[in-house]
Amino acid sequence: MASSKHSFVLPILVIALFTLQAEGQGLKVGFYDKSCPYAEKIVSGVVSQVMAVAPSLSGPLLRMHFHDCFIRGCDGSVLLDSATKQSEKFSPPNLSLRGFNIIDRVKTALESKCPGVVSCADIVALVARDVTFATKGPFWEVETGRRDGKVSLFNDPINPVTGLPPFFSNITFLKQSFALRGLNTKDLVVLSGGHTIGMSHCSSFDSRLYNFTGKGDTDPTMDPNYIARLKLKCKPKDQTTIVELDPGSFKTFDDSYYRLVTKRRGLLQSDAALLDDPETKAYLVQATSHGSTFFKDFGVSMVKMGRIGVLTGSQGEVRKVCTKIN
Ligand code: HEM
Ligand SMILES: *[C@@H]1O[C@H](CO)[C@@H](O)[C@H](O)[C@H]1NC(C)=O
Ligand SMILES: *[C@@H]1O[C@H](CO)[C@@H](O)[C@H](O)[C@H]1NC(C)=O
Ligand SMILES: CC(=O)N[C@H]1CO[C@H](CO)[C@@H](O)[C@@H]1O
Repeated sequence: MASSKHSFVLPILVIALFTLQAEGQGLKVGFYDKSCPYAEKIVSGVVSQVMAVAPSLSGPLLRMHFHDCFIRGCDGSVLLDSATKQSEKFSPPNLSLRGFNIIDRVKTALESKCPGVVSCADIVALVARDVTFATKGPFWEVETGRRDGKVSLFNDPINPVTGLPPFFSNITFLKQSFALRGLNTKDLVVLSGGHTIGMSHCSSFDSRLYNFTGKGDTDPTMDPNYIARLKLKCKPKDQTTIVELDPGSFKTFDDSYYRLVTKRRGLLQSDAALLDDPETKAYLVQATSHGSTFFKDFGVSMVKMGRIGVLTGSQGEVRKVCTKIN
């Protein structure tokens, strides 16, 4: 029964998602050059002020663009509030999404110079680039011209096929989740490099430490010394503690994430899964070599991710306030 239902639903999902793929017609670098010439300077100005006082927001602000783009395309849907907590941001995978007030602060600054011009979806994309650069990562030209969506649903991020890939995803599922959005295996391993900055809650990986298959066991693919160290920080069922995704350099965007994953010290199962595919595994080695192309690749894949399912032209709207539709 379940499988006949599945074979009916899947083709429809695939067709629906096809329109979400990374095409990005209507986006261009410098979209606001005439309509709001200082738009990008205003964004980077606010980001540098924030980074000076709250550098730990770099992780959540980079991650926000990923969560926005993977659900309903890069349309600012992740930002919408809901009095009844029925929008995306109230869905479990958002757990550590923070920094919404920074997006609001950027929006306020932009509205005072060019009201009604710069979309919230573009702000999220520009901020993601600026926090990467602020943590010593690469710089890339961000395509702009996205418009804001009017829909944000609690259930979208947790849909088992089209939702955000969960932290326990295996390599097959990760590749499929990216492919549904027009992103390939290289984009997967490159964008996972975003985990070179930021933090994770213990609850996103503690089954690897305490109860991997339900028998009180540990994940055999994880370095036992690393497991021992993590157990000191994360007690069983700890819902509040956060640890560094890339211990030692979690404030710096560098290649150390790939070094750690190669040494079986990827924190999340989805990080460790990159060892299970020949292409992603080869990239882990490449990214830490002398001729690493990681920085250049990251910008290329971020631009691709930024094209997923965008609204352009007269679609959607430009929100006046990022947390509310007009
Ligand atoms: C490949 C699939 C991915 C999975 C399964 C995944 C999963 C996760 C999880 C579980 C966390 C920790 C959340 C918590 O417990 O607080 C996290 C954090 C983070 N993710 Fe991912 N992620 C993925 C891809 C990405 C991508 C594509 C980016 C951006 C390019 C990204 C950027 C980040 C950042 C920067 C953090 C740290 C957030 C913070 O400091 O609060 N992730 N991710
Ligand atoms: C990978 O994960 C998917 C979705 O959870 C599951 O259906 C599949 O059996 C898993 N594949 C392997 C090889 O474990
Ligand atoms: C480990 O997982 C199993 C199956 O999910 C569960 O029955 C058991 O209570 C868990 N043990 C601990 C210590 O959490
Ligand atoms: C920032 C935010 O809205 N966080 C919510 C994420 O989801 C959890 C659980 O669904 C809510 O309790 C949080 O308020």
